[in-house]
Amino acid sequence: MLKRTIILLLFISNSLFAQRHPDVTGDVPDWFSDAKFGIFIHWGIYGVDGNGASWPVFNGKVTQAEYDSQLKGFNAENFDAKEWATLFKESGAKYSVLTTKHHDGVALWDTKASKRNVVKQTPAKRDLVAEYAEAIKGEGLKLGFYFSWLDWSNEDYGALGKLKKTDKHKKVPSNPKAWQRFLDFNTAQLKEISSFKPDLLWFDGDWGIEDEQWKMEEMRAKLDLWNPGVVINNRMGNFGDYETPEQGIPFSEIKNPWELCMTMSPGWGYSEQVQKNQHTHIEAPQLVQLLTECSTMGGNLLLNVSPMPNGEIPMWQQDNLRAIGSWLKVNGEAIYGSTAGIHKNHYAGPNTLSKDKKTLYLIVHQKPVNGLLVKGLRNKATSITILGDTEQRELTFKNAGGAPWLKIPPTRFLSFPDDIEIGYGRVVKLEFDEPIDLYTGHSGAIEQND
Ligand code: FHN
Repeated sequence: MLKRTIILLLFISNSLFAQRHPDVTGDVPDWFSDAKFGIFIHWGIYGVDGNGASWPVFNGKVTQAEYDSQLKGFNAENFDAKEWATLFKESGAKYSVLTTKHHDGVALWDTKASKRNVVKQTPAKRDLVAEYAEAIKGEGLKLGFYFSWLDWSNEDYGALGKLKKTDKHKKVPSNPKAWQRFLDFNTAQLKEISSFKPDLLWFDGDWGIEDEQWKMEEMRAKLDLWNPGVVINNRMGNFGDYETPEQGIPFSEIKNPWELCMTMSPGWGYSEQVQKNQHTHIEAPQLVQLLTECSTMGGNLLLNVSPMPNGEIPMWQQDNLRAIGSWLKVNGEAIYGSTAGIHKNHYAGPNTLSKDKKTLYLIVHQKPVNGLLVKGLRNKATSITILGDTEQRELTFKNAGGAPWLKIPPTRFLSFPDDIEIGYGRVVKLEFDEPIDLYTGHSGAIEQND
C-alpha cells in the first residue's frame, strides 16, 4: 500500500511536468505472482445465441432488442457454484475471475443500481455472483471479478459518443450531467461487488476515454478503501497494478507483473457452433505448454472457460482443466512460486527458476534426441532429477570444451533417459548449492592453459 501511495505521489508530481507516469503500480501481493494459473469465466446471456459477448450490438450485427431477447433463455438451472469451485481447484488454478458485468450491462448479481440483472430480468432469478463468491472462497481459491467500465446498453455511457475501440482521441462528454450519472452508476455497482471482498478486480472497457473523464484516480482510492489489498489489472487507465496481454504470449519481456488471458477456442462466451467445431479446441497438452511458456517469462496464465446459459461448463473444457491439474500435481513445484527462467541462449526451451535461484527447472515438451543442451552454466549441480520419475534417477552432463581456469564453462549436454514418457511435458530439476551463475560472454584465443 505504501508503495502504491508513493507511486501515486510520483504520478501527481510527474503529471505536473506532463511526464508519462508508470502504466501500472507493479504492486501485487505474493499470492498473485506465485499463483501462475487462474481461470477466467465468461458467462452471460450472450451464450444463448452464441454470437459473441456484447460486441454484436456494438458492431451493428444485431439490434439491442434482438440481443436482449437472450435474457429469457438464461436460466442457470444447472449452475452449481461448488462444482465450479471444485473443478477449478482440481485444475491447479489458484484464483478465478468471473464476468460480473460485461459490456452488455447485464449484471450477474442482485444489483440495486439497475433492473438489468439476471435476478430481475432472466429465468435464473438468482444472485450468481454471491453463490460463486461463497464457493470460491470456500475452496480456498482467490476470488476475482471482471467488471466492464463501458456499458453499451446504457445511454448515459453514450454521453461520450459511440467509441471505437481504437479511438484514442480525447473525448469531452457531450452531456456532462449524463456522464456523471454514468460514473455514479458504475461507482454504486462497484461498491456492491466490493462488498463480496474480492481479492482481484479485472477491469475491462476503459479504452478511448482519458483517466480524468473516468475519474480513475478517485475510483482507485474508493476501491482500495472498500477492499484494502485488492489487486487490480491495468484496464483501469493508469491506476492498475499489473499488465494484461490478451490472446497472445508476449514476445518481449514485460518488466511489470503480468497475466495472459486466453481462450481454449474462438470467442470468450459459449457458442454451440464453437462447441461443435472440435478442431478449433486447444487441447490439454497445448494448454500446459501455454502455461509453461507464461511461467518461463515470469507471468500468469488466465485460461478462459465459457459456461452454457444453464451454468454447465462444457465437458471438453472440464476435461482440459482436470488434465492440467493432473500435470501440475506432478510438476507444480516448477510453476507455483517460480520466477522467470534463464535466457533462451542458455537453454532453448521453457524453464523456470526458484526464487532463491538455486533450483533450475528445465521443461521438455518434445522427446530430446541428443540430450538437453545447456550453455553457460558455471555451477556444479548437487542433484539433477526428473520430477515424477519413480526411479529418481540422477541425470549427468556430458561437457564439451570450456576453460574453467578462465571461468568459461563447458557447453553441456544433459542425458535424458529414453524410457521417460514426455506426456504433456516433463521437468528436469537441477539443484545447486549457490544461486545459478551463467556465463554471458564469448571467448577468444585462450592464451593460457592449465
Ligand atoms: O471486449 C472484451 C472481450 O469480450 C473479452 O471480455 C476480453 C477478455 O479480456 N476483453 C475485451 C477485449 O479485450
